[in-house]
Amino acid sequence: MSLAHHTTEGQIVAAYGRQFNVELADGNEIVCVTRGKKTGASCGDWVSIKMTSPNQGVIEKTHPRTSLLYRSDAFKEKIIAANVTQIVCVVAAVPSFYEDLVNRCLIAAESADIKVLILLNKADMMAETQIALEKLQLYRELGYPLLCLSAHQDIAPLLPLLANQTSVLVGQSGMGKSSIINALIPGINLATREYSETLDSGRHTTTFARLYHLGTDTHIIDSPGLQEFGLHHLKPEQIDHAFIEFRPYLGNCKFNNCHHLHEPGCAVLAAVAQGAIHPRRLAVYQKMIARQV
Ligand SMILES: Nc1nc2c(ncn2[C@@H]2O[C@H](COP(=O)(O)OP(=O)(O)OP(=O)(O)O)[C@@H](O)[C@H]2O)c(=O)[nH]1
Ligand SMILES: [Mg+2]
Ligand SMILES: [Zn+2]
Repeated sequence: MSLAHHTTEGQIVAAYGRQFNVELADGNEIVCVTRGKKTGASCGDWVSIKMTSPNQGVIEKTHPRTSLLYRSDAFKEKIIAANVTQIVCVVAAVPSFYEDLVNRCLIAAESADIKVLILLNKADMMAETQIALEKLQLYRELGYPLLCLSAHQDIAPLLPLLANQTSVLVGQSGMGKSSIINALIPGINLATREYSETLDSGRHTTTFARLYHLGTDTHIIDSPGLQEFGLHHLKPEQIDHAFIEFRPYLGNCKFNNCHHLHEPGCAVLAAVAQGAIHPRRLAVYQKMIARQV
């Protein structure tokens, strides 16, 4: 049988633009490309490949996904990872994190129906971390799990939360995503860098998404730092539902196309006035919806 006719199955464990590393059932990795320009394939995808040489192949087909995390601006969409069961939104007090990005991470998770964990790293920087924790209290009150730890000192508290999940680490550059992988997999030695140095060089330290196995059913994906988390693909009603504390009030507004900006008889605005919805979340919502409608 010639190689060209041999089709096999595998999972994309690394995505570098148009090139992919696909892991086969025997654990071997081969380098693959896709046919045509538009790939649509990403880290975590299960694929059928046609071997073109003993260690190279072409991706023929991407199998249906159980989940898809992506971001988008007005021009294009960019897949972050496929088939993940959990998003770990990594933040740190230093350098300071954008709360907007945390909110967008939560919204992306809700709308893709993926569970989410907020991880506050660099807890060894105690004074700064305390302030960051206060900022994040709001999200804990909404029901999102929040874990505070130091990847440099002790990663153990994260282990039970990763068990039997395929998690993807998402966050700004410099928050310590790759440092978390380094702590989880001793000896792996991924490149990490001071944020000031990344700023100077004008690029992120991690440049492509990569999946690592922590156990038979436990996997984790490191991804490049995000500057923006565009959600142009979400419709206004999807955004409404992604703000979980809005849900009890949706459908109770006077106008059924209410955007909860300043419409009379708005149930969401009434809930804010009564203290049931935090004004900071309303502000995030309104900023987001103003761009969409
Ligand atoms: N003090 C302290 N510093 C940490 C900790 N974890 C990571 N760092 C430092 O934070 C900096 C950034 O870490 P990285 O792991 O490269 O961050 P990243 O999120 O992977 O960044 P990108 O790959 O650019 O997205 C490095 O200088 C790390 O040494 C921690 O627990 N405590
Ligand atoms: Mg990194
Ligand atoms: Zn309303």
